[in-house]
Amino acid sequence: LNGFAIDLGGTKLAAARFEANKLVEKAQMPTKADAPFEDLCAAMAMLLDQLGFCQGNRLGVALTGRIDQSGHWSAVNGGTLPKIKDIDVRNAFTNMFGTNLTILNDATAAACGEAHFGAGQGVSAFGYITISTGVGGGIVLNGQPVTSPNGLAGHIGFMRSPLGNAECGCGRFGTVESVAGGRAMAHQAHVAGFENLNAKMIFEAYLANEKWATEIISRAAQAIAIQIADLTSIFGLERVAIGGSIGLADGFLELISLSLSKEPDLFQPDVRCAALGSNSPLFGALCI
Ligand code: ADP
Ligand code: BMX
Repeated sequence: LNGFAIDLGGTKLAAARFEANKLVEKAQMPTKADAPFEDLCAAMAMLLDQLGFCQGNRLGVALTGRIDQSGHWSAVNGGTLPKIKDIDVRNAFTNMFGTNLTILNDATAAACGEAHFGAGQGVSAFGYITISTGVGGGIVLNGQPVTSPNGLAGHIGFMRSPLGNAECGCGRFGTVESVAGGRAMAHQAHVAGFENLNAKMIFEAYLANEKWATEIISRAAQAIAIQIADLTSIFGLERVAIGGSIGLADGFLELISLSLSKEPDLFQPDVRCAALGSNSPLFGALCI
């Protein structure tokens, strides 16, 4: 890997410079989720500038949301990035940053990063799940990510969960994202009477043994475990890596593993933390 990478999630925007397969410098800021596309572009350009990017340098961009084959970008969960609908992102980024460019979904990127440089090495049926602002994923079979013309392939947060009981911003009812995504957890805390908490604060309350928080976090982990078993029935996954700030939080993987252990052996792949931590999407943005 050589060049620059961007990872735009619903909560944070990160950029990095790579030399000889190593991440040598990184810069980060909060995502202005309500901002128009132009503001997001300005923030990306600023971070790249800090890292010494020049037009024409190799650049990989990983974005939350769906990028179709014509290079148009849309949020699937409109609640996460309300202004991002059918934006000609390939054209816009080519004009801003040059043609030496790859654009892909953040979780697809993370799955590729882990498959080639992290927890997915050595297996041919690999899955990655991020539990972050939303719930996203990528499936990598024989080294290749599963993709589709409309860019929706791999959007596993929008599968339904048997634990689902709320509307999701994608328009479906009871999705995994509506149970386990960070924004959804904040909403559940609000319903339980706790205002203005984000998932990080809910996680801290869970670690402090607050009953309401334990219910939210355990239900999220259980939904992810069921989802892992479901995905394993479709793709025959050998291994799944868990990422995202919630997925990587202390104790979350253990909760997933505990729920998954109740499934039959055949539906229990090897589940571990993303080896590249929060950097998986940055690695993956450059390795395609
Ligand atoms: P993004 O969605 O932009 O990729 P993250 O992976 O950081 O960003 O996920 C953001 C979500 O993770 C937010 O809901 C935030 O509250 C939550 N979060 C951030 N840090 C932690 C933490 N240490 N423990 C649990 N949750 C966290
Ligand atoms: C959502 C969806 C996916 C994304 C996933 C994780 C939107 C805006 N995003 O399911 O495209 O991969 O979240 O993204 O519809 P993050 O923002 O939580 O990192």
